[in-house]
This record gives sequence, C-alpha cells and structure tokens, in this order.
Amino acid sequence: MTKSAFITILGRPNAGKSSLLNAIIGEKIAAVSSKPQTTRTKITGVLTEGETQLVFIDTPGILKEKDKLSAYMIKAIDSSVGSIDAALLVVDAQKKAGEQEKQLLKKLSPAVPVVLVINKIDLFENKEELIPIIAEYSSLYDFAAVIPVSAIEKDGLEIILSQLMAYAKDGPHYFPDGKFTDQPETVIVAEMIREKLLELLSEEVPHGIAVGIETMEEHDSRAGEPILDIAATIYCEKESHKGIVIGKGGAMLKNVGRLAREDIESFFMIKTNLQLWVKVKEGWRNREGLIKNFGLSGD
Ligand SMILES: Nc1nc2c(ncn2[C@@H]2O[C@H](COP(=O)(O)OP(=O)(O)OP(=O)(O)O)[C@@H](O)[C@H]2O)c(=O)[nH]1
Ligand SMILES: [Mg+2]
Repeated sequence: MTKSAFITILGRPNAGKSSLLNAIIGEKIAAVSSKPQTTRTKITGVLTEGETQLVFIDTPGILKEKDKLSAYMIKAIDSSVGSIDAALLVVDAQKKAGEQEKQLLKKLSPAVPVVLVINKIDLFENKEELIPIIAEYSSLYDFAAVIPVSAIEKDGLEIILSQLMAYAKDGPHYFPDGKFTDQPETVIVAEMIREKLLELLSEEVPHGIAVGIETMEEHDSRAGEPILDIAATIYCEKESHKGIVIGKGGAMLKNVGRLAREDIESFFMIKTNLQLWVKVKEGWRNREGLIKNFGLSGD
C-alpha cells in the first residue's frame, strides 16, 4: 500500500529552510543565500522511499508586507498550510525564539503536528548549549518533536525523516517516483542565476532582481557533443543597479555567469553555454503584471 504526506517548511528568513529541503532531497532545487528573503515562492521537493512519498513545500521567510511581491510571498506561506499532514518549523539555533515563530505557528491548525527543527547546530562547539534552547522553544508550543540538526552537515536528517514517515497516510503517490521537484527546468536555472546575484551583490540590489529565461535549448556541437544553450535576462529596478550588476568592465556579470554555469552543468550534467543580459524594469516589485510574468504570483 502506498503512502504519502504533505509537509510545509516554515521559519523566519535565513533559518535554513531551503538548505534543509536541498539536504533532504539530495539535490539543489532551492536557491540558498546568506541574505534574507532568498525564497520568493513555494517550492515543492519530493522524496520517495519505498512505499512512502514525502512532499515538502519550502516557503519564503517573510511576515511583513511592504510591496506587492512581499504580499505574494506571504500568500505563498498561507497557501502552504492548508491540507498538510505535518509542518516543520525551522529555527536558527543561535537566534532567540520570537514573535516571528509565534506568528507562523498561529497560521497552523492545532490538529497539524509541528516538528521543531533547530538548525545550524554545527555552529556550537558544546552541544550542551542546546539544552536551554530546546527548553525555551518547548515552552512556546506543544511540538510533536524537537530535532536539532545541521542542514549543511546533513546531521540529524534521518531523525526528521523517520518522524515524518509516521505522518504518511495511505493513498497514492502524487509525483512519479523519480521526480524530486515540480519546478520547471527554466525556473531552476533562473534561480541558480539569482542565487549568485544574491551572494555577490550587496544589500539592496539583489532584492530587486528577477531573472527570466529567454531560451533554453540543447543541440549537438560540430564534434557531436551535446551542449545546452541558455539565454537569460537579469531584470533590475534601477539604471544604477544595472551598472552594479554588470560591474567594472563586465567583471561582475562574468563572475555570476561562470558560477551559475558551473551549477547548471553539475545539475543537468551537460556542457552549458550561458548568455546573460541585463535590463531595467522600474518598480517591478509593485507591478502585478510583471510579478506574474516572472512567475512569482504563485499561479
Ligand atoms: N552553519 C550553518 N549554516 C547554515 C545551515 N543551514 C543553512 N545555513 C546558512 O544559512 C543561510 C540561509 O540559508 P537558506 O537555506 O537560504 O535559508 P532560508 O530559511 O531558506 O531563507 P529565506 O529563503 O530567505 O527565508 C545560508 O547562508 C546557509 O548557508 C547549517 O546547518 N549550518
Ligand atoms: Mg529559502
């Protein structure tokens, strides 16, 4: 008898939700960066082990609405908590429990089991430091389990999985067994490019960036070797940002292109030719039509 469970991954910005998803799935399907608000929409990751299929929904870490994009991001969180079998609340072990966790917990039906995942434990030399943290969180909510992990070191993931397996219910698998995400390949590529921009550019610039894939085609080189040709456009909000994205003599763009290409090549296992363009779309984060165009409205 096949079984499945839907599990949402919630937590404040930067807690490591997407890192955890990638670590669990064993593939880099979600962008990760040291900047908050890296994830902008729901990302589904699928893990099928024998009879059981776990379907994870990674969500954006955001609570305050400040423009149309952030409103859509909050909508993505709200729409991830309906008809789920369990929730993972991911917290950064080095941050105090706060209002943000309380607000997220309020979104959940009391019937949904919530597993608290205390992430980044690799940053502690002495694991005993975890004891008061676990106690503090436990007083906040009646968690079904509290599991300290390190997404980066893939430590504690088996414990999460065995806990979640128990929530799987008899029923069909919703995804083919070999499939590990619902994201189209073009979105995965766009996110790999955006991830590099988030990591390489400073504060304000990368948050106003969207990436669109113009073409993505495989062809054979003259030598008969398969090559993936990709042309992508980086949209930024201001003319001055465009200059920063391109960099001195095109150095920044070149760097972004090289790092993204390396990721794309190792993900799709094919030699890749990546061309990047930069355009300005003023105020796109407040323009419904553009947000939809960039696939960020959750439709
Ligand atoms: N030391 C350490 N760092 C981690 C771990 N997990 C994630 N990080 C880092 O934390 C930062 C944020 O990780 P993300 O996975 O993007 O966090 P997120 O919760 O998805 O963030 P948003 O999408 O912005 O809400 C990145 O710099 C990660 O490398 C961990 O287990 N240990
Ligand atoms: Mg994320």
